[in-house]
This record gives sequence, C-alpha cells and structure tokens, in this order.
Amino acid sequence: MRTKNTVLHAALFSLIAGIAMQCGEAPVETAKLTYAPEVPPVIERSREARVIVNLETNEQVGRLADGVEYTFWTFGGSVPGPMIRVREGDTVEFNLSNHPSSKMPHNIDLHAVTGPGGGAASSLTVPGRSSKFEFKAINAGLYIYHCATAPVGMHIANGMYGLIYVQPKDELPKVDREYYVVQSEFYTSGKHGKNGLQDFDMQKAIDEHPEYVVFNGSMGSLLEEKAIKAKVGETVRLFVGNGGPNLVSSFHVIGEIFDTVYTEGGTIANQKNVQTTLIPAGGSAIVEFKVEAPGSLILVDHSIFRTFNKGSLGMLKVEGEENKEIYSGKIEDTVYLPEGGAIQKMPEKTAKAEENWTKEKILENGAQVYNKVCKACHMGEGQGVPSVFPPLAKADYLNANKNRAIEVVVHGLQGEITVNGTKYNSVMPELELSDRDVANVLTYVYNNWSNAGHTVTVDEVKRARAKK
Ligand code: HEC
Ligand SMILES: [Cu+2]
Repeated sequence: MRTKNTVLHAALFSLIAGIAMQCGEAPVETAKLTYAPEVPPVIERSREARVIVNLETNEQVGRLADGVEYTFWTFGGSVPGPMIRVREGDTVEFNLSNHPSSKMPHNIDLHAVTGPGGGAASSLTVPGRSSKFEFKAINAGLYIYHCATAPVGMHIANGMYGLIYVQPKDELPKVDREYYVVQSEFYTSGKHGKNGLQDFDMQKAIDEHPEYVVFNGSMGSLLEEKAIKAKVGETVRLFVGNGGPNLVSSFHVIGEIFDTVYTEGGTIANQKNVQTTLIPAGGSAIVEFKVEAPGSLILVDHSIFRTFNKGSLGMLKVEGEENKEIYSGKIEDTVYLPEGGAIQKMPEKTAKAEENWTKEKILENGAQVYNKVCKACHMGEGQGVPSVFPPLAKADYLNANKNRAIEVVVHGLQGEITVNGTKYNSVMPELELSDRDVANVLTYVYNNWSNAGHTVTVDEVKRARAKK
C-alpha cells in the first residue's frame, strides 16, 4: 500500500538517482542479441554498464535436415540460442521467460557467471513464468550457456545452448568480420537421413552415438546461400562454441591456418599458426585468420566421418582477386607413369591370350578386383553401408537385370535407386577397369552372397560400354 510518505520517498529517490546518473552512475542498456552466424556489435563504451538481457525459452518443431524434423527446445526460438555480448565488469540483469506453450520447465546456466549453477539455481522457470537474477561479469572470455534442468543431458541434446561473450576491458584487436558458430549433436530415433519428425533417443545419447553432428543447429546451416562471407585481404574472427552434449570438436577450416587461437575461449592469444583446435563439450574457442585468396573455405569437425556422414560441414566464401603468390591453382596436369608406364594400359594382346579363362580363374581374379576396387564402398561381404552404399549381397537391383548392372560398373551411376526396399541417392564413380576385369568382378559378385549365379562375358561388357 502506498502512503503519501512513500510516494515522497520515491520522488526523492528518483531525483537522487537522476543526479547520481549524471555524476557517473552506470548507464543502463538492453543487450542486442543476435542469431547465428551473426555476432552482436563490438561494445564501444569504456565504462561499466548495467545490461538487461531478455531471453525466452520455447519448444518448437523445426528442420534438422532436408525432410527431417525435430522438436527443438530452444533459447530464443533458435539453435543455438542467440549470442549475448557484454563487457567485463558489467552488471547483467537477466530475465528468463518460459513461453506458456512449453511443456517443460527450463533454466539457464551461463558459464560466465560466478555463482550457484551459473544462474541455474535462480532461474528455474515453469511455462508461462519469468525469472530475474543478476550477476557481475567479472571474468572476460567466451562462454557457453545452456539449460540445466533435469534431465540436463536431454535439455542440452534438444538444442538448449548458446554463447555469451564477455568482452575484455581491453577488447581483442579489431577485425573485419566476426561470426558465431556452435557445433552440437542430435540423437534421433531414426537413422541419419530418415525422413519425418524424429524423436529423441535416450539410449543413443547415453551411448554417445549421434545420428547428426552439425553447426548452428541443422545440416546445411552454413552452406550455399547461407555460407558466411569475407573478401580477400580481410581478417575474420570466429567465435566457436561446442554445445555437445557429448562430443569434443576437432575444429578445422580446410584451406586456412588459424593465425591466432584463444584456446578454450580464454582472452590470451596463446597460440599462433594452428591447423585444428580442440573445443571441449561445454567449451569454446576464438580463432582468427586473414583470408588471402578467393575460394571456398570449409568448416569441419576433423573427426571426419562426422563431417561427411553426419553433417558438421560449413562454408566461408571468400571473394576477390586471385593471389597467385599465395596459391597458384592447378598449374599442370600431366600423365604420371610409374615404372616406365608398363601398367598404363591393359594390353590387347594379353587380353586375347587370356580369352579362355576357366571359371576358377575368373572367380579368383574377380575376387582380387573386388577387394581392390569395390570393397571400399560395398564392403567385404557385399553388405554395403546403410543409406550410403547399397548392398551387392542378395541385392534385388543387381539380380534383376544383368545388363543394367554391367552398365553401372562401366559408366558409373548417380541418382535415386531402390535396393532391397531402401532408397539410395548417391554417386558411384566411373571406374577405370578393363572389360576383362569388369566381366570377372561381376561374375564373382553374381556367384557369391546368395546372388543369381550369372556369368558375365567380355563381349557383354563391350556391348554395355558401347551403349553410352
Ligand atoms: C566409391 C564408392 C564405390 C565403389 C568403389 C563402387 N561402388 Fe558400386 N555403387 C556405389 C554407390 C554410391 C552406388 C549407388 C549409386 C546411386 O545411388 O545411384 C553403387 C551402386 C552399385 C550397383 C547397383 C546397385 C546395387 O546394389 O545393385 C552395383 C551393381 C554396383 N554398385 C557394383 C559395383 C562394383 C562391382 C564395384 C567394383 C568394381 C563398385 N560398385 C564400386 C559406390 C561405389
Ligand atoms: Cu531446458
């Protein structure tokens, strides 16, 4: 209840506060939050401030990959959550609101906070409520924030993390571009690439077997028109975080060397000339480099199957003048003839002399060709690799049509095909094989792993080759 007296007090207080402001009381401002890959602008003021951060948690269905959806739990409606930038010494007033449509309570643990749970203890918020707490940003550096509501792993696995940068009083050197990148994994019930809305799979998360490892919350978030950009001669700084929940990132940019690394997101430029920097789960790194030549630089987790089979692939497009001194491009493309070129061609003569091959010899040679050429993709027992390389064992596609199979091996194959009820949409390269090798390897394949038992002749291969 407000009495006359308290009103008077309030008026007096605001008068004094007003004077204090003019005499150097900390200014108040609202933090500008940005969505990846955008970084909030450099803080130019040279004094401490009171910074208000307003952040909402919500749960929403979004795209994880083309045709694949997931119910993300988010800060600010995105994965990663928005990036926050404050200055060392600032007092941060944090308002965390949980959208009424949420099913879960959420909170926030900012690794930049000195205090219980990094703020988690004071920010548990049920749907339709807001929590307020304050902290002083006494340590500069780049920090992960994440939800820490039980089960913590699940809240993180569903997308609840982002970066807060506490800009040092002496800010890092000026650069031309700054970008915000966060790596993380997703544990979907369906295998990588399985279409439709995917559930979270707790067992895969416990086993640390993600189906997706991505930058900025989804596959392709930094590719094509969404690639980050720079011009030749510019300096680039990447603020890189790792939300985990489990994996450590071997962060690397193909085609660049990090001139400077602030290891683990600390504020000392403690490393020069680094190829790959390790980013712990729940950690970060700041990397800087100058781009000297045009082209596409590729951001990867150099645990490389994650990149080519699970999604941790991004791109920095550098535009500008060629710089032949730094990188020449291909200067020559010449024939390479080891041992005087003896192995270069399959001599016609030998092929003729060996026309009457016994079945035994055909199978023996076919096995050799298979192990040397095909096994790398179709695997030792012809079982293939799920959703990447189709099986050759008991393969309906192979057994249904011999001439088609020969053409596949002679000319290569791309586009969608269905093998044993599973769709594949990949590329089999055109292989450099003699007609004899193709005949033998296919005969070998047809006579193993419960296949149709056909024999493929050199003449049949010749005909298939002429067909294109
Ligand atoms: C670099 C990987 C790679 C190598 C090496 C390779 N293949 Fe393939 N192969 C593929 C891919 C990928 C497909 C599916 C292409 C598509 O999706 O259109 C395929 C498809 C096929 C198919 C048709 C689909 C099926 O399962 O029946 C046959 C037959 C085949 N390969 C045989 C061979 C043989 C024989 C060799 C060795 C001489 C070989 N491949 C070497 C990757 C490879
Ligand atoms: Cu949460």
